This record gives sequence, structure tokens and C-alpha cells, in this order.
Amino acid sequence: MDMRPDSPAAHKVTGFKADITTRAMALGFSSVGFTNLPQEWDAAQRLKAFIGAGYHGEMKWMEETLERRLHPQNMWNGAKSAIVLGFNYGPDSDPLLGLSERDLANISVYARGDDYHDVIKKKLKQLATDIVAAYGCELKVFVDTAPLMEKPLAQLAGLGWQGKHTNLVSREFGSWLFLGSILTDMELPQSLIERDHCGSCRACLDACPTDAFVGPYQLDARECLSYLTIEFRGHWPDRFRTAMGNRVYGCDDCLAACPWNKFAVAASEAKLKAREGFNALSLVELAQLDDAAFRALFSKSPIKRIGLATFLRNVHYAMGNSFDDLVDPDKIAALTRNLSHDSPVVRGSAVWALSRGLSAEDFGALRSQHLPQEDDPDVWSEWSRHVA
Ligand code: B12
Ligand code: SF4
Ligand code: SF4
Repeated sequence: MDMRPDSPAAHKVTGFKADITTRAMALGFSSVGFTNLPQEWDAAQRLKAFIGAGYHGEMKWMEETLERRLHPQNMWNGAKSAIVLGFNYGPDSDPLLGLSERDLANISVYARGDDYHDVIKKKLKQLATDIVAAYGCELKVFVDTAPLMEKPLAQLAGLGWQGKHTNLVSREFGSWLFLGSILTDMELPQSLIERDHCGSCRACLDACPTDAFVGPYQLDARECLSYLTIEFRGHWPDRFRTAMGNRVYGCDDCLAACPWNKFAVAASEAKLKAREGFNALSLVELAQLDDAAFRALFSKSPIKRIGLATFLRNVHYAMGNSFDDLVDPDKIAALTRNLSHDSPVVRGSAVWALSRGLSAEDFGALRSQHLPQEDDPDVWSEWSRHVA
């Protein structure tokens, strides 16, 4: 495309920025920025270091797609610029309020409504269709799941900066922006790049319940509750089980600690608002879900993606943290039933929770009943290490 300043294409492109912003806002996006694709960027070296240190844990897909992740043009050679979009999902009340309600499940803000991948992808595709119709360019749409480093790209496009908690912070929306990107073969004028406004603050680093930050701007995902509850399928080390409290899906503590949230506003997209009751789901009721009930309750929710067994594991660990002096017989009954579940991780987590809720005598009786039939070595050792 001829991009000299007086060429028709250049006029078209200048108009494009205003036009695309208007169209994006009409679809519900909260912020829009434009960036040329850099020749080289620090993000590539940092991603390599992150993977090299093993901080991605069991997210093998990050390793397998490393080459493509390193630069947006590795995804599409013809890409010249990116349009980066932010979508506000700000909570309508204090997101950490539910953490003291130990009998209830705390679900992170991003998962209290419909799956944002579906909501945003639909809007991005609509925007892309409009752009192609108006400008005849080529483009590709990405949200979250593609091997594209969305946070550094969003920073280049002026949407905010990567804070010490590693997420993009916006001066207008605080920590609560989902990101989506469109790569295009047009060369678009660069938006003003946002600088880092963290200063000497370290509120997010200090707020982390598992101490998952290696340092400012660096997260060891293996220690992050978001990774442990959503991405990791196995049994957890004990220290994370107790630190998780009642966070059964994702975690918001570092996001919520950010002082820039004072400018945040509640999400206006109805599909992203918390569903009725999702701020107060009972752990004991969740522990009784079977596959069909799980699918029905979390239909269209991102929670459905992790499957029943992983979800029950999280619920059991939270139940293990919920016992007080008055042991609830319904809890004990639900956990005891799940000792016969098909999934070893469900059985193992039920053993751990029961070890924290039952007297040594009652736990010992259950152990004598179940241990002889247990054929999974991890569940076996879970029983064995809680000997009275
Ligand atoms: C893998 C992943 C995760 C992993 C790893 C998180 C992480 N920080 O990387 C896990 C499962 C833990 C996770 C958790 C969450 N995620 Co996530 N995740 C991703 C994903 C798919 C890739 C991110 C990635 O490439 N990580 C690799 C590492 C290398 O990236 P990084 O931490 O950003 O590394 C940078 C910094 O460390 C920095 N850096 C390193 N050293 C230094 C030193 C200095 C001085 C400086 C300045 C910088 C610096 O440079 C690196 C490159 O930019 C993106 C979607 C995407 N395609 O980009 C979503 C994404 C980042 N996740 C998102 C969300 C919402 C979350 C959660 C909030 C969900 C929740 N409530 O539970 C948590 C937040 C946890 C946290 N504190 O990060 C959003 C974030 C939106 C935003 N405003 O930034 C994204 C962008 C998805 C989306 N499309 O909206 N996630
Ligand atoms: S999401 Fe939670 S566990 Fe993960 S880094 Fe932030 S505060 Fe720590
Ligand atoms: S809490 Fe402080 S250090 Fe963390 S991202 Fe926000 S401003 Fe930066």
C-alpha cells in the first residue's frame, strides 16, 4: 500500500484510526490503541527467560508454541500493525469481599459471568468484518488463546502498562481489562506508548497469598493460584492448599490491591456481570455436583473448561480450610461420598479435607475402610501421611 503522507491510502489510514475507534466503542470495547510491530522487543527475551526458568509449569503449550509467541509476525508474516482492544470487566463490589466467607466459594471476577473468550471474540470478529468491508485490508483476530503476547502489545498500543503484578494496568480501568488484538497488513500511525506508573508501590506483590512473585514484574506461574486452580490438573503441595482459602477458581488478590483501581468502573456488558448467586455458591453444594449438574451450572462459563474433577479438587481443598469447632455433618457426608469418586485427584483432595475436619479416631476408621481398596499411589500416600 502507498503510504506517502499525501497518498490516498495515508488519508484513509488517518481516518481509519478515528473510524475504528468509534466502531469499537459502539461494540462495547473500552479502549483502543494502535501500534506498528517492532523489529525487536524485550518481551521476546523475557518470555524465553520465563520458559527457561520453568515458570510456566505444566502449561506445555507455551513451550511448544514458543517460536510463534516470540513475535507477532511469527504468527503471520504479512502483519504490519496491531489494533489492540481493551474490554472492561470491572466488578460491581469489592472483589475480595467473599474471602472471609469460608463456607462459600470465591470465584474470581473474570469468571463470574459468561466466558469472555466467546463474548469478546464475537465482537472482535464483527469489528474485523466491518474493517475489511470498509478498507479492504487483510487481518487476523486474536483473544487470549492464540500464541501472541497480548500484554506487551497492549502496552505498545498505549492501553496501559504492565504493572508489577505483570498484568496490564489502565489509568482509566485499573486492573480490569481483558485484551484482544487484530493484526493487519496496514501500516497504522503509532499511538502514544504508556509509561510505567508503578513507582515505588508494591501493593500487588505484598498481597499475593502464595508469594508467587519472584520479584517485581516476574511471576512464577507454578505458585500462582490462578494457575493451580485452572491450569494444573494434579494434587497440590500442602502450602498452596492452605493458602488458597476459598478461592476455587482463579485469584484476584494482586489485581484488587492496585491503587489504580480507584478509577475503575463496573462492567457494562451484561454477559460479563456476575451471575445471580455466583458470589455465594455453597461449597458443600458444589461438592455434590455430578457431571451433568456441573455442565448445567457452568454452561457458557469459563469454569466449564476445567472439567468436574479439577473443580471438585479445588472445592475440596477449600472445604479443608473451612472447618471450625462445629463440624458440619453435611460437609463430612459430601466429602465421604467423594472418597469413591472415579478421579484420583477428587479422592485425594477429599482425603486431605477430611483429615482436617475429622477427629483422629473418625479419620482412622474411614482410612481402614477405604485404604485397602485404593489402587492409586498418590491417593494411597495421601491416606498414609495422615495417620493418627
Ligand atoms: C499464560 C497466561 C497466564 C498464566 C501466567 C500469567 C503470567 N503473568 O504470565 C496464569 C495461568 C498464571 C495466568 C493468570 C492470570 N491471567 Co492470564 N494469561 C496468560 C496468557 C495466555 C499468556 C501470558 C504470557 O505470555 N505469559 C508469559 C510471561 C513471560 O509473560 P509476563 O508475565 O507478562 O512477562 C512479562 C513481564 O514479566 C515482563 N518483565 C519481566 N521482567 C521484567 C523486568 C522489568 C523491569 C519489566 C519492566 C518487565 C519485566 O516482561 C515479560 C514480557 O512482557 C495471556 C494471554 C496472551 N495470549 O497473552 C493471559 C492473560 C495475561 N491473562 C489474563 C488474566 C485476566 C489473568 C488473571 C487475572 C485471571 C485470574 N483472575 O485468575 C490471572 C492473573 C495472574 C497474574 N498475576 O498474572 C489477561 C490479562 C489482562 C490484562 N489486563 O493484563 C490476559 C492478557 C488474557 C486476556 N486476553 O485478557 N495467566
Ligand atoms: S493471581 Fe493470586 S496467587 Fe496469582 S500472583 Fe496474583 S495474588 Fe498471587
Ligand atoms: S499494585 Fe502498585 S506495583 Fe502493583 S501494578 Fe498496581 S501500581 Fe503497580
